[in-house]
Amino acid sequence: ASSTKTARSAATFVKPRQRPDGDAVAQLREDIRTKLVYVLGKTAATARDRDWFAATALALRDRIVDACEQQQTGSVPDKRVYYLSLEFLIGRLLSDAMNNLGLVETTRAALRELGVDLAEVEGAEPDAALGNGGLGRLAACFMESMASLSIPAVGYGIRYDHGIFRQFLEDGWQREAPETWLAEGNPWEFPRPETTYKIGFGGHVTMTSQGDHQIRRHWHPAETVNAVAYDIPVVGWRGKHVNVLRLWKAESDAPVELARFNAGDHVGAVAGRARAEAISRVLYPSDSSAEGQELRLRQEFFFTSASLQDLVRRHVAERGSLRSLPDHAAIQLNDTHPAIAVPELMRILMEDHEFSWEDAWQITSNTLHYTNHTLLPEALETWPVELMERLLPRHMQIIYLINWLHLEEQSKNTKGGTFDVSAVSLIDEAHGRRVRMGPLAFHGSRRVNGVSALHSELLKSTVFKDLHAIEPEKIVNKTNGITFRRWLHNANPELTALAVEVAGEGVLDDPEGLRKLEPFADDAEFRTRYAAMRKTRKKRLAQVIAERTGIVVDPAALFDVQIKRIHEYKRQLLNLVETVALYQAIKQAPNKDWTPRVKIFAGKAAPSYVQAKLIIKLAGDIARVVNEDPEIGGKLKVVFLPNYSVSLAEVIIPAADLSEQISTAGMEASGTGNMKLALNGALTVGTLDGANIEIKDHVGADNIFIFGLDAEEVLARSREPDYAGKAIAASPRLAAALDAIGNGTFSPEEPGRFSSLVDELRHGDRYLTTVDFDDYWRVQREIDAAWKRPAQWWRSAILNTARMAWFSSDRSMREYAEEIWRVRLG
Ligand code: B1N
Ligand code: IMP
Repeated sequence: ASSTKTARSAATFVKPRQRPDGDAVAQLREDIRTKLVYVLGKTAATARDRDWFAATALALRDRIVDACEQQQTGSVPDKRVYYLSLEFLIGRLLSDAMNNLGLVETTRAALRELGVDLAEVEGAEPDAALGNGGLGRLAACFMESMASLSIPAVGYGIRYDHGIFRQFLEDGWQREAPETWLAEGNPWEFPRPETTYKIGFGGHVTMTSQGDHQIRRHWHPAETVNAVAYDIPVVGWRGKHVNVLRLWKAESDAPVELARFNAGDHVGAVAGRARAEAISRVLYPSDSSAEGQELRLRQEFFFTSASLQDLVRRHVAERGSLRSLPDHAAIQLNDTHPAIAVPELMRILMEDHEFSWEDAWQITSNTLHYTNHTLLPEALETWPVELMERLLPRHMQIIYLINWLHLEEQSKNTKGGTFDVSAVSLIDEAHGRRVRMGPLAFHGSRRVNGVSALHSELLKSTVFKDLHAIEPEKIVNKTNGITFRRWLHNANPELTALAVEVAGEGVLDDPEGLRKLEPFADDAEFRTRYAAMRKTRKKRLAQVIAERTGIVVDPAALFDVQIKRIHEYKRQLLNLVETVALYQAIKQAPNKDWTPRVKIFAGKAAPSYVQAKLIIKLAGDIARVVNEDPEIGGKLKVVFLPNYSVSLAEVIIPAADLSEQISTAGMEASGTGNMKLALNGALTVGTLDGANIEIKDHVGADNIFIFGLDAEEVLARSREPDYAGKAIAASPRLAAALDAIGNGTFSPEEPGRFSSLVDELRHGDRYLTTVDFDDYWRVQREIDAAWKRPAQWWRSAILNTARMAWFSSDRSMREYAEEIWRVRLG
């Protein structure tokens, strides 16, 4: 095949199915105008971009509802998936909706006729940032893929008033400001006040004898809060199927206390309301660490109970008896945040529907499924028994009984032998009596999955070793994926145009078509065009960098990006120490033929995570010194882009040449940023961790840069005494870089600023940064050399794009549907 015959430039590329039809444009234009005038009460003269956005969203929402209506005239689906997640990081929805409805060009033309630029309107949409990072974004990709595969599904979560905080830098330090995505309303959502459930907290449990040796227990909560439904429609590819994301808002069920109000106690009269409404006020900004606060447990129970009540009501309305729940509903618990579903579903079945314990257990444990997303001990949720007894007394009783029966069964199975109760018990007795939510979710679920091949194997050999031995069929692997509609088609129209040109329109429906790019990796002209695509994107990113940081970078340099939450296990510090070593090396030999690099960092630190915030400050301090050093010139630039978000990711990812995936092996469950970057043709520098291993298997070992210890070697090395001291002693380069950071080279105004970071590396180094340093340095210099061989570099980049199809979240969702949920695709 030759790339010349169908040459169509990306700039003029219009997806044929989206070529605007005159009637459709006129109709949409009038609909947008009507929304602007009659719903928003604005005129073309007074409308701001934000108003045009709302009007456009409302007009498109009508079209989504129409697609939905057609679906509703059909019969009840045989089986539904319920995806329970405390986070949905959906970002902006306008481009998703336009693209999936095939209306991008129609909308562009309609707005143009109104004198409005689509890009400006898209830019006026706030990100729905109801998540921290990978776990929440995964839930959003899965929702989009389920709609695209016509899997009947409902996503359940919380409608937080404030999503993940807005990050800004003050003298290089991270500061947090509240995020206010709802400040001007949300045109995508349908409030459903008629769909409201009561959620109880506290109180006591009564027992009544049924005569037949049966004792019925009944929970009498001391406090109830209303959960009010808000629905966001999720439209799939080509508008064939629509699902809903149902988010719960907490409202007080107590009216303003009139007596107190009339007595002049205006604040006291609304105090109860404030306490109730706090539940959906703000997303906890912690990623991969457990939140111990009571409010967090209230959030978890609030949305889990509302969701279960809702799906139980739907099932009863459609099918009558709940006995058939497992046949018609598959509930997926996104990590342990909704693990309280195990006792709550038991309670609903026994208390509200009078099932026996045995029947309730049979239904519960055949309906629930649990995804584990982390092995980090600090992220494994446990709740103090004392807190559970106070907040959820009935659930605590149910957990005790589940545990008692579970341990009884184990002792029977061991037939007189002994077994380690503490290894499988749902209650941790060693740290002041706590409920272990992971084992609870494991025991109460039909299937448990990890999110990459390595991670699933580690689940079997570490955290769930003993539970796995009891039920060896339960753990399965479901490697994560990403939706190509957002992360390729919408984020990178130039690359999409190249793919369509080579592989045909079908590649938009089936990413396996990307394979057809493979032979073009050896076509010099195609490589030039692929590199030109990247250059366009890098210029755009350079512009954003200049606007937001004032730093000028050269789009011809290698763009090296590490964009993700700031966390010690992700090892931004390894990258920064290498940056310092490189800076020192350039200073020693400024005339050497260095490969010009721009190191780009972005990501948020949890507000209470002191070391992570110090790492951000270090990046800024290194940037200041390096970027202003005349001897360095353009050879090295360091940038920290503030307020990483889904929208910013969409700008950075297509512009990346190198993707940093350098976590300590065994610690990153999967990663999904790694997939987005490789799909867009960035070459990965990474450890054999999480999904990196599978990315290597797909793209080929020649097209990825692997370094460092693997997971087994990490475990072995961690047991050796003073591994950090030995590594530093063996590496003068590492020692010099650490000295510079520790002695104030980058913080002369406060020389000891980073001593805690450096001391930790020298004396603890839990994440083996020092141990992996030399090999990281070696591979980075290999990358420098590779950049100087553009034919090979771009060949590898094209092969990355061509071979990443398997990482589509459509593939993940098909696997869940067939092997976990046993649900038919539409
Ligand atoms: O989930 C992602 C994975 O790709 C990442 O490797 C993994 O780190 C991430 C508590 C978490 N694991 N655990 C969390 C988030 C919030 C919270 O409060 C834990 N996030 C992950 C998708 O599988
Ligand atoms: P990873 O940790 O590199 O795998 O990143 C996972 C994904 O989560 C990224 O590709 C982003 O889509 C998203 N993400 C990570 N951190 C943030 C954040 O701070 N704000 C918004 N999205 C984030």
